[in-house]
Amino acid sequence: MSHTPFVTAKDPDLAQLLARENARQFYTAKLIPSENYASNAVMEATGSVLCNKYSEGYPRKRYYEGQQFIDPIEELTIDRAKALFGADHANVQPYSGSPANLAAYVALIKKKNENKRILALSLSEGGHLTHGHKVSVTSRFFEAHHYTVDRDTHVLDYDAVRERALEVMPSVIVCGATCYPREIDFARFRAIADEVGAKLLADIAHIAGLVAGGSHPSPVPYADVVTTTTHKTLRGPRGGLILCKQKMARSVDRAVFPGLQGGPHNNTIAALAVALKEAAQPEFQAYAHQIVVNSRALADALLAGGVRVITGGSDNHLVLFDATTLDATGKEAAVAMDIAGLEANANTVPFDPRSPMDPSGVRLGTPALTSRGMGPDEMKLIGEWICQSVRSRSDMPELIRIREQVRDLMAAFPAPGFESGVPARSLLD
Ligand code: DSN
Repeated sequence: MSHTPFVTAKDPDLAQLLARENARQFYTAKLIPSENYASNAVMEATGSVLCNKYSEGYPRKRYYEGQQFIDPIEELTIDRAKALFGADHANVQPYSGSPANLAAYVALIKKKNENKRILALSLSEGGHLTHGHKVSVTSRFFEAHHYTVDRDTHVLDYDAVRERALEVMPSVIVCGATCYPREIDFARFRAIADEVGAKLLADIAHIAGLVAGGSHPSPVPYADVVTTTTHKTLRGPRGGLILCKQKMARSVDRAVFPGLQGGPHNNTIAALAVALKEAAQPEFQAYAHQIVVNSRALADALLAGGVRVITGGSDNHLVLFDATTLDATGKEAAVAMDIAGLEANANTVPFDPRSPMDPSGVRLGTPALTSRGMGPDEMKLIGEWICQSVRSRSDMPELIRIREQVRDLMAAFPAPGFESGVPARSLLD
């Protein structure tokens, strides 16, 4: 447990759990599309002395003294975010994606008597809770309406979105998804927003790394405000980021602080600076491109195994398959896969007849495995193992046989963030 020597000395119980989680992450095929492996440099900044500092406010306008180095750290992070995404303004303080979205709504719908209607993709067809789902406060504070994907193709139908926008006449149209395997046409969303006099919010939490790496069109030229998390395809620390046009800068900053948050997490902001520098390197463009190549290969492997893949493939980092075509529910499939070392999550498929707690689908993604240097050959193998493990879900020896093969494969592709050494496989016993 050499990577946590101080925790080991002070708190061996916790250290043991950390060491086992470390090993689990190393020897498991991480297929959750919203997860990744942060580099050692990102994790070092996250765990730095910046944890100790309060700095409510913004650079050069703070409520606490001692900001000699905090201000330039936040400014560096802001400058890198603006440069990477070509944005007029960046706010690097949101604690994560949900607070970033709430701040965006607050910034975009400011006046008391303003139309509070938002229009976004429904959760069960790939949206997000904070896009106005009924259990999210976003539906309490704003009047939420939703569009869906096409019933047959499961792809966004922009004519139908336009019709819905004309019906609802929203103040804000939200585009962006947590479970949509195809490219999003931000220019088309802008045109729809302009036609109904709405502002456009693009939530690129899932695809920020693809946008930064040039493998997905950017919403920055089109959207009034762009929100994202920083730890998914962008491969940074867990955090949030808002990009916007200059005219929205003051409203966004005031919505984040003092509107919704207190002291920024300076450790996370510094770690984001590291991640943004990593994402500006030419290798990151190759990484983003490879994520998409791998996603297509994974979808092809599932199709070859007789599985229904939603929309028939993928243009981004994400693949959604219908587990009922393997005679399992999404949850049964995800549990069997987890035993076999293939980590994913059950998810609704569009217009799912089953409930969100027990849906039909499984959501997969290639960002993490691509960070380990894997390519289409490994995706083919993993696709085959997914089919085998779901089909053999009552056969524990078979699941364990697959799991050992998965662990052998992971050992051959060391992950970022494991520079201090390969964890002992025996920690998983
Ligand atoms: N939890 C994220 C995801 O997995 O997509 C969304 O917030």
